[in-house]
Amino acid sequence: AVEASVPEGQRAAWKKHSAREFKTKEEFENEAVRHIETTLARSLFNCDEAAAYAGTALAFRDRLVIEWNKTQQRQTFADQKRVYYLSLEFLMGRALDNAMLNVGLKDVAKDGLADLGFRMEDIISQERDAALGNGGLGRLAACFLDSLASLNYPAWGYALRYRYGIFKQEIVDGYQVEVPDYWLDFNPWEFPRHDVTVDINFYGSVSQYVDDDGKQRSVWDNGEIVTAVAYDAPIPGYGTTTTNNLRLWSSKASHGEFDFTKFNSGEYEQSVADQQRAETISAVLYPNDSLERGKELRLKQQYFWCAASLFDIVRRFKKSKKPWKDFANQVAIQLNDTHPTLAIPELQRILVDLEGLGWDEAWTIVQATFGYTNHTVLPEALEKWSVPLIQHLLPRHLQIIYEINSRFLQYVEKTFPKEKDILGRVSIIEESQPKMVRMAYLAVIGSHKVNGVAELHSDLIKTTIFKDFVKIYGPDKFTNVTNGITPRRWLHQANPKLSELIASKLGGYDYLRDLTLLHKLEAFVDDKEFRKDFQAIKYANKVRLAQYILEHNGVKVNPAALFDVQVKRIHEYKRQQLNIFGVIHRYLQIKAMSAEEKKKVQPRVSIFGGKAAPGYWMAKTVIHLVNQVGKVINADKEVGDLLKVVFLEDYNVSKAEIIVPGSDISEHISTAGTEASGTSNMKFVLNGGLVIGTCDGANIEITREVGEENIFLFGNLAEDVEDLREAHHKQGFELDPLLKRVFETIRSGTFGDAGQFSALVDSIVDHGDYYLVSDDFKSYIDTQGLIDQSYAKQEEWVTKTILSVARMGFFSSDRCIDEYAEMIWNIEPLKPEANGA
Ligand code: F58
Repeated sequence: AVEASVPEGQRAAWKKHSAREFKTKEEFENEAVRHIETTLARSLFNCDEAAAYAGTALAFRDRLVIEWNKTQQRQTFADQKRVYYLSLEFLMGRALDNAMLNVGLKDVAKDGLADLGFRMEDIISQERDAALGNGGLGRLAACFLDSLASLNYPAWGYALRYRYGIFKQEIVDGYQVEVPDYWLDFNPWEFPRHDVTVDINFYGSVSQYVDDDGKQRSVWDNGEIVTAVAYDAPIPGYGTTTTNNLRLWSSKASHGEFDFTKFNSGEYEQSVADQQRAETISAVLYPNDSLERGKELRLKQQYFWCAASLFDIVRRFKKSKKPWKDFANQVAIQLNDTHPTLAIPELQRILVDLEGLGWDEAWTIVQATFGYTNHTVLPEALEKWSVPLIQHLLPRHLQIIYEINSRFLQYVEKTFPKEKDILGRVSIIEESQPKMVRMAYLAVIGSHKVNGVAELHSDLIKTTIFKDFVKIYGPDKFTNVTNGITPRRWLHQANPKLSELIASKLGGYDYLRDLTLLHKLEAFVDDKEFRKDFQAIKYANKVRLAQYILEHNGVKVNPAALFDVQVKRIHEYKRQQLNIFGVIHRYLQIKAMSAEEKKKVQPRVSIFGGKAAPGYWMAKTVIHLVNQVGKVINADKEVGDLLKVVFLEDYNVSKAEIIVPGSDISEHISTAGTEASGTSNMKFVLNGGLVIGTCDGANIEITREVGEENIFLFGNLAEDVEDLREAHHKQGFELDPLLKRVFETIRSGTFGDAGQFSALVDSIVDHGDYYLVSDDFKSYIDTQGLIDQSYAKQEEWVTKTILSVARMGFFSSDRCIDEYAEMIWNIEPLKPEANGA
């Protein structure tokens, strides 16, 4: 853009005609109608809600684009360090509401839409979620983009433009069925940049040559070439004009539509097949949320995205004409888990093979550039790629990985000459059959900082998976950045009434930019009026959720009941099975009660939601069990309103915005030591719900912030898990008697053919109960009992929830991003006023 700028003499004309920003209701209507009539070719005779959404979105998009252009220009001129967030997933959800909030004209648009005959809520819900992620990791990346822009950091996200996001979940006869999520029918938020392309090489071979300076050099060529095309999306900040960029790469055949040489010589099918092969790379998001399955296409996705992004970053750096030694002063790259680890050997390849730097000089730059965030200690989730596969797909990268490894191992050998086993333990190459490349080790070795996502997790990685590396590099390379969430989406957008109430007490919305200001709410904890309003808002949100449940599940639930929610990916370690077994236990108790006793029962609604990876049978069994249990209990007249159980289909970001504010208690009950952080726990508490949880992930820091008396903790501690598992194997174990009764009920066929659930029951009874469901069952049930008692004392409960909200300031993703900026990226914000561009 800098080279193509308009000469001074013509700029006055540009300025005169430069796009105007709408400000009033009239102007908004003018823009929306213009888009509906001219961009969409519709009229007042055929404008449905979808068209009204499109008109509104396009009107706001125009506003964003103006700021986006200015921001990019300003950042280029300022010439300061940028951060690039490489994440294979960005779980963005809907964009319109967020755009309206950040532009600041939602009320204007609401009135305008009413004039045109539409309701704002209906228009917002026309938008499809951008669901380019699996779960917490992807949503964290989305919250980070929001904070980076809101805090004015010069930052870009890089990912893939999947044609299909995470599958849509349908529940058919109680079973999960996956349906493709084609979300690009109409996406006003993306801008194709057909002029921004990168050719990416795969396969082929490596040859050596001697360059003009007599240096031995390697070239990689003769492979298959696929073209990456950039699609950009504006990321507006809140309370600032800063609008950052999210760049998504789409794959297409390098020779355009299809190969005409082949086409003309009669090979029609082959020419089209080649084209489809290329397009397949960015076609679909892998839906596994824990298992890494070693599929070639997944590795192709990773390299395609890393190589395109690095080419782009390097191209931008080279424009500045700065020397290479300045690279890491201009560029910070954060690796969101190990998925982008190939960026490490790729940058080394660019510097050594293409730019002619010496190995050591290049490697210093590489290490100074990258930071790596780890999101799991579960061994089955740690990425490994087979050496033969990498050899085949990326022959030069395999050489570079071996060279990195050999230099690293030499250093380790020199430093720890007496330790024989350490080399095998820390080698990037696992000596298995076939040999495997351990991506997490490569990421640690190629980065200057490694961070976990909550205190316990960051401690655990230092004593388990990266223990040897702490010894090698010292403890300072490893750090913690506790996760956070954006209060704009997760309070203001999801819960506008609560946001407004808080603003009325705090004297405005400043707290949305500095969430620690929430602490001032504590002063109102005894304010009768405030408490009443706070409670009324929770109730209204529960009414909204109850309506949603009625509409989608056909189950009528009482909004006065205690709403107990567990929504997240379905996984054995997250222990939805513990929850549903607890529900069955409750059911059995109610069934055994006299009419008198029943009067004392706290009515509950147990709400589940979440997707299972398509090949994860145990998780699918849990979904099936929840639905079967719901069917039986919801139809049982003896139980009535005392207990209802629902499974909400197709949990996603926009549904979370309805579910989270409507919860009284939410469940974060992973086996201690398995959930790296969790982030929905933060969302629920921020919206006036309490948590039942284990001492795991960020639950521990939430407890520290809100106070032990305001959270319901239970279960074994992380430090005891290993011993318990070992004891299970050596001595066997006594099944908890209450759980035993639950299993007997399942086996008796109460919830349908017991055979369908046997794998689930057997994993506990016969296969060692790896996730300690039985060990934690009693304490879980007892804690649920305490919750019932506490909820019955509504005044106490309201106090707990208000104090908790007031104490959640720490969990803003703004705090989190400031920590990354200071400890890992060494970048400064660029204030919008810095330049009048
Ligand atoms: C999640 N990881 C953690 N991975 O489980 C959660 O505790 C944490 O709060 C969150 O990251 C953010 O730090 C997660 O969501 C994935 O979905 C990967 C997708 C690709 C395959 C491997 C798992």
